[in-house]
Amino acid sequence: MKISEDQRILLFHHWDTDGIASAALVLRELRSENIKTFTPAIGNYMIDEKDRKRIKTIDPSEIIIVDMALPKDSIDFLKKFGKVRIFDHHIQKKHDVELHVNPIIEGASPSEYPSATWVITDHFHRRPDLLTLLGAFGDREEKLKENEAAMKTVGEVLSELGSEFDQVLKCAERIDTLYKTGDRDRITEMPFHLKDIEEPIDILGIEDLKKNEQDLKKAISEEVDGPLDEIDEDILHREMSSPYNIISTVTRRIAWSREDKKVVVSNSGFQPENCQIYIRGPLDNSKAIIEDMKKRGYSAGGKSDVVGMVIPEEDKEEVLQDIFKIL
Ligand SMILES: [Mn+2]
Repeated sequence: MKISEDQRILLFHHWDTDGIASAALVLRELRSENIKTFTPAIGNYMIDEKDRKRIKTIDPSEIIIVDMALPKDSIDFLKKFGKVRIFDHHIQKKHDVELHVNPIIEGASPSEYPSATWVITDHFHRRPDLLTLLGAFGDREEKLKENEAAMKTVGEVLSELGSEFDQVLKCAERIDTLYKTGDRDRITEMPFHLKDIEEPIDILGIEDLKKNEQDLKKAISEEVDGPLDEIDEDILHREMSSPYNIISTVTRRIAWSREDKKVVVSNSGFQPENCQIYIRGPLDNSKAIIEDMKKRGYSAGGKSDVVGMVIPEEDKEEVLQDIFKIL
């Protein structure tokens, strides 16, 4: 990349495996030694006041954003410091910046670019390697197998590595333990570590990731086996205070064995002032719930059978009672 060595670079990346592997790929393209990796507060798809202060302290002269579709006002904030370059595969508007590489918004199909690592590998004419695969395995998991074109590349890289699909998937899962344990410092360290890694075994040997995996497994099964409040015949509620970002897995597991019930899970332990809420089951009004929560100013999203949201802790009781009513 044409960025001179004396620049102070802010490398802004998503907290998941694709974001971390994308940042590692970009590090391989940079000559500068003065690079600060940065991920926003986990769950924040924008730059909030606290993060703005942090970035002001870093005072970068060039900004590179990977695997994250930031809103315009966050981009405008970054543009005040220097040139902004973006490499991404999310649906978003094209930003007026130095470079915005996103084949999806140019009309390419998401199956051609299953991850940001794919976009970056392609842009820099790199030979696809473990890092390229990691991003796609992290974002698509088992579903990647349905993508014929991508699987051709996957097959080639796997055979070069002497590895298998499940081994690389395991690597992606291990890296994703970092945002599930909320370890933001380790997330921003990891691209520097991955930059020099070529084989899956080098990732599977990282001790703290192994420990994270065990801790998360234990925490998830404890939460899944914990007490359930029966709100009525159809609705079950599980109240958690877990320091881990495991609510989506916990909700899915609880709902699996109770297919006829609507399962509501809340967790007040992951972020100090916020409560996460997940709903899963035979929902007939998930869209209406999401719209309602957005109207209240909360961050909410989901699909036909699942809804997720983050709300201020102080609103929890009121929101839960309303959800039970709407369901
Ligand atoms: Mn991604």
